[in-house]
Amino acid sequence: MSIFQNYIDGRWASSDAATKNINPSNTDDIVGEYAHADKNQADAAIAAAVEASKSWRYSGIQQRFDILDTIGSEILARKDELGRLLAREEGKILPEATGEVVRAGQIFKFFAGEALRVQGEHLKSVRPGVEVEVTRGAVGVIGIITPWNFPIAIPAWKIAPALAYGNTVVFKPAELVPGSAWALSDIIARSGLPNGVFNLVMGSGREVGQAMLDDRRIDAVSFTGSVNTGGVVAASCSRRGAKYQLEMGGKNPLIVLADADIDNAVACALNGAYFSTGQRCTASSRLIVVAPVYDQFIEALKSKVENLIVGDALADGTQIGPVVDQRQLDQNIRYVDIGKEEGAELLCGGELLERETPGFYMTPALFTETSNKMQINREEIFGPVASVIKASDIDESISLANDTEFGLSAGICTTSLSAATKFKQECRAGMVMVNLPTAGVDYHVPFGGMKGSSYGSREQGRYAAEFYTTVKTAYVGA
Ligand code: TXE
Repeated sequence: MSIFQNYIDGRWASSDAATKNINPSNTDDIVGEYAHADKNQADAAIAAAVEASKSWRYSGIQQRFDILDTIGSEILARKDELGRLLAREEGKILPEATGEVVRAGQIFKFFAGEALRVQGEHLKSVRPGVEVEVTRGAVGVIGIITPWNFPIAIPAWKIAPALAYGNTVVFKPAELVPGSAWALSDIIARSGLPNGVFNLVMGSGREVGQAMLDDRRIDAVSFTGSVNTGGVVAASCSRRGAKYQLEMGGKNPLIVLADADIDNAVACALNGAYFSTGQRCTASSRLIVVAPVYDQFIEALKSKVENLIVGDALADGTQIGPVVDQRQLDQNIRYVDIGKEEGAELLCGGELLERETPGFYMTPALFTETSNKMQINREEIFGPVASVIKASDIDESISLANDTEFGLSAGICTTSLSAATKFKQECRAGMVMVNLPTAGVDYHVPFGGMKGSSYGSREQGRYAAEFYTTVKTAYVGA
């Protein structure tokens, strides 16, 4: 089996070490062997990005548009093939995986356009005869560190704006999903970018990731991943004064009020809590339901959850794919045990599941009789596990929703305009949804959270410019 290589300074670079990319739906299936970068390769990638930055930061906006547009077009043209690869390496079901690939293509197209729309300001000075210009320029070299749960969309929404605004990139994807990252890098490598502008280093977080965080030549780091690693990124970057942006966990609430359309509320809960095997930072893990509709909601949701088809991500009809790996599966089952020990009632699921092929399968779990103080309602589980919490009214529901250290996404199901308005105003989350699942966002508007979920400026849409550009104020005398 040939080894997929790292991409450094415009060349595919061989490594001594490689990791096997394993299909979580069938652990006998090896997706490929991917080179494992070491510190020296990280160093070479950073050096190349520094050198390339000297000219790329002054590159023309038409050139940037053309390159990003070309990348977006190839991703979209190959959506089925790339979707299969993503489903095979991460375990997301095929329609979701293909949807994610399409999203990545759309993001490159969007930022192709944004490259043309970089704005500045021209003002009069308070001093006679002086003019003031405020312009946005590239930050420099961007370190991009991504998680395994969106193997192509998250890299896309960091790499595309980085390049659009004239930065160079050192990209380190998650160890579990190098396949989509490599395929994306291969497309980028053939797009006409000058050597060194984009570099791929597939390697471990502790070695390659940490080397990037500690390297003074990297001007800014964009990270998505766990709260713990986010803390490491923050400490390392602030120690040396680098700019950084963090997207981390969630413990997202979905409130169901008495006047809700219950069928829609159940559909929102089912989608938000379980689709993508619950492995979304925007997943609804806390379902806050008011007393008058509590029993009706639970009964309807339970029957839907029990009927979800869990299986091979590539098989027709599968609704819930496997968990990404053994470690995450163990973590999910441990939280199910913790919930039971805490006194929550496990209404259904939460068990290991055997399928035709060896894989990381479990039945989606639904807890009732839970309180917001329980560990299962405080910590991000990141699997197909959701809890129902009973509330008396909208005030208590919003207070429970806000009683968390996270604040990424939050939803409400109601037919009352005033309830929806109150929720939108009072809920402390970066993204609020009315009669929609907490997961599922657009690419042309800001993405990000409050409190412990995020740090720094928002990602995506025009707001990405805040992170990927730096502002210069010029004073011009007569
Ligand atoms: O995350 P990590 P993991 C949560 C989820 C999951 C847990 C662990 O609960 O169970 O995190 O997942 C790189 N310096 N989320 O281990 O470790 C690492 O190589 C620099 C939630 O995958 O945070 C990878 O590329 N980089 C989250 C990236 O950081 C380091 C999505 C993320 O890995 C590093 C994913 C270091 N010292 C996981 N250590 C969400 N909410 O979206 C690791 N990395």
